[in-house]
Amino acid sequence: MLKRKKLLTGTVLSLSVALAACGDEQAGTDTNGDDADNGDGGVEAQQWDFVTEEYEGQVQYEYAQEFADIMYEKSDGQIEVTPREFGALGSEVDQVELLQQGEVELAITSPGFTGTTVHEGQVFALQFLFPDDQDLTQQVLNGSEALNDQLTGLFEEVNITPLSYWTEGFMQWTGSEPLRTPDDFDGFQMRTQQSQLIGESYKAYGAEPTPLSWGELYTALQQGTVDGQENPIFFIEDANFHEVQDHMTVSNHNSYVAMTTMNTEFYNNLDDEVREMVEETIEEMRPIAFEIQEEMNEELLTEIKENEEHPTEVYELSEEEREAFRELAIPVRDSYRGISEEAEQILDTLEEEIEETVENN
Ligand code: 6CS
Repeated sequence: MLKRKKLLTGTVLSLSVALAACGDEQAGTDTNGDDADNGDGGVEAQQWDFVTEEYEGQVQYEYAQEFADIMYEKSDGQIEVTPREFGALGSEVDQVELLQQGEVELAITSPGFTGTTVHEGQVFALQFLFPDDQDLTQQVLNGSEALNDQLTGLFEEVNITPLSYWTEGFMQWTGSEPLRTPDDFDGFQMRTQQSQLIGESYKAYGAEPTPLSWGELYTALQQGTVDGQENPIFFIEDANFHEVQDHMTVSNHNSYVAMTTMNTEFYNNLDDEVREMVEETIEEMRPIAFEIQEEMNEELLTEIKENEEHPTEVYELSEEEREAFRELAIPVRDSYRGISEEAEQILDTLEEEIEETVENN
């Protein structure tokens, strides 16, 4: 597992710890918020759970850890955010339910696991929609009205507040066989996340989608229950999928978009001062998250290429080869538009925003 260097400096952290100790002396360690004021009219002591879909050392968990460190610092040690690894609290879908019920305050959620709850969130399943460039994709995710206003509003109706949308990198395909043309997907058992539209995207190539939690994926690939899967490079390497797959196709067919989410009721009831800290932290996390994924995706591509014990044939699709997939992926947008009027508006606006971003850069 790749160990990242911490982005916050030791000085900042020691200062936070010292301040925290100081706060605890004044306020006690009450995490329910009762009589836990830090004594100078500041923020009440509280503990929040931040559930992720990944393990320590992987992008989502590292995001949650950096987020926790920043919140701790901003609140003078009064707000302790505890990152939770995948699996400790159930499957990815269970985690979404825990967030909705307020059992956890924060979660990193992949829209691929909320497709049956907020159908319009499946916009991220559409392949070849976002720019072929990670910087531009993140620019769209940061500024998009379609996502940050329209789609966010729909999530809020089910007690989930997306605070930011961010990329974990381009997704690539791995397979037991080479995947270079749509014909290679004919009858191919493709593992997908739960979203129906992800499945439809693969059916458009002739594949047979099999929704599965990633917790079961290594064994499924090893036993041949499924033939392949899609994920960013860092995840393919870190979850060891490359050990049980002979081929990886650099297809860049989509970006893996994660959402930082908070329970809506909890978020709306935050003190103004705390909400401001959360909003500032979300902003500060944007470049950090980008750097985390970029660094891990680059380093772990090299690891895959240089792994002699478990060799993987890495093949990069040409633009012409990508075009054959793009042509089959475009009509899936009509299925998304068919979900609801809101979906139609979201996609229309998003397409314009993407076009504008690409043209201006
Ligand atoms: O493939 C999956 O389901 C997992 N992939 C990533 C990059 N993060 C968590 C997710 O559950």
